[in-house]
Amino acid sequence: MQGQVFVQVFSRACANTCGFQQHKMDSVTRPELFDFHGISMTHYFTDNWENIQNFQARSDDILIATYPKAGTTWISYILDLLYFGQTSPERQTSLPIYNRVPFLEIAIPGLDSGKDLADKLPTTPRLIKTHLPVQLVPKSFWEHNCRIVYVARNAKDNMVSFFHFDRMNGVQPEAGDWIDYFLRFLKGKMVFGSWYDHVNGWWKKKQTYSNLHYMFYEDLIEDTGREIDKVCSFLGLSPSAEEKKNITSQVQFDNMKNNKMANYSTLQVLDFKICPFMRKGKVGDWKNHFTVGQSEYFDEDYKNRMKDPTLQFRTEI
Ligand code: PPS
Repeated sequence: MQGQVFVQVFSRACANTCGFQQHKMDSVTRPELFDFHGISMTHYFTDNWENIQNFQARSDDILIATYPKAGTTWISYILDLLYFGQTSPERQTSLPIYNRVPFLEIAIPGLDSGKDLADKLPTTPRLIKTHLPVQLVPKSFWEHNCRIVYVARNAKDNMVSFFHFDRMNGVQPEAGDWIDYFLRFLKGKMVFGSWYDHVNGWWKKKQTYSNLHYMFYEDLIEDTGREIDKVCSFLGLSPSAEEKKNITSQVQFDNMKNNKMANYSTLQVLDFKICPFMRKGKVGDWKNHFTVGQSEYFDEDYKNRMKDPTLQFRTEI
């Protein structure tokens, strides 16, 4: 029954070891997309809207902003290790990344909302994740001039990653066939809207808001250490060479994939039998999905829509 797949969700996150509350969630269904302030959304991200918009940021909060599947978990883990890897080593074995870095706008029945988790974060700074397009970010972040780290990923790989995520995530709309998904992505009928609007909107914001560090997934793949240096410089952090080496190693794909606190295997809403969350972690996997015709069609459309020559993506490295 398309769109009506019932998923009994029990968050079983390491109940004995991690201090993460074990919740029995209500039955949740795959949601429908609807238009919300001009953006395609599902109710799991709009049900708590008033509270989200009234979220009280603090001036030392760090917002991690991304279009879904652009490398959010990767940069979240990097920042968590940079800030708390030394001082709170127990976090590494006890708290899943989605609890260390709450997802502000998520509201799934039976689980703490992202907003409540963010309010309750005991850390300084608080690391907070959002997929919101720039125009929907709660105003308090701007009022407090919070630092924001945005990660963008080339559209082709982003689309492929999102497709597999939607296949395995019981609280996302059905992915359907690849060809339909491909067309839907081009139309921007995705949760959190159009990739094109998202990456361009945040890029434009960077021109006027200096506390925004705009990164690329492909750069992180190419040279993780170099990108960690850049983000440290933006955040005013100076880890020792040894600390940096440790972090760079811990955040390599295979290490994160094997780390239960980073790989989302503790979240039962995701069906790892269909696909793991940490799937491939590569640049260029789109070539295994796009036909030649799809790639040509995509490239033509892309040229017409990505008019800003200062924003360039790499689809291979
Ligand atoms: S989400 O659901 O929006 O928070 O997903 P997000 O974390 O943004 O994106 C998931 C994709 O990022 C890949 N990933 C990594 N790639 C390389 N190295 C590391 N360490 C890493 N961590 C996460 C992850 O595998 C997903 O991409 P795909 O292409 O699907 O593998």
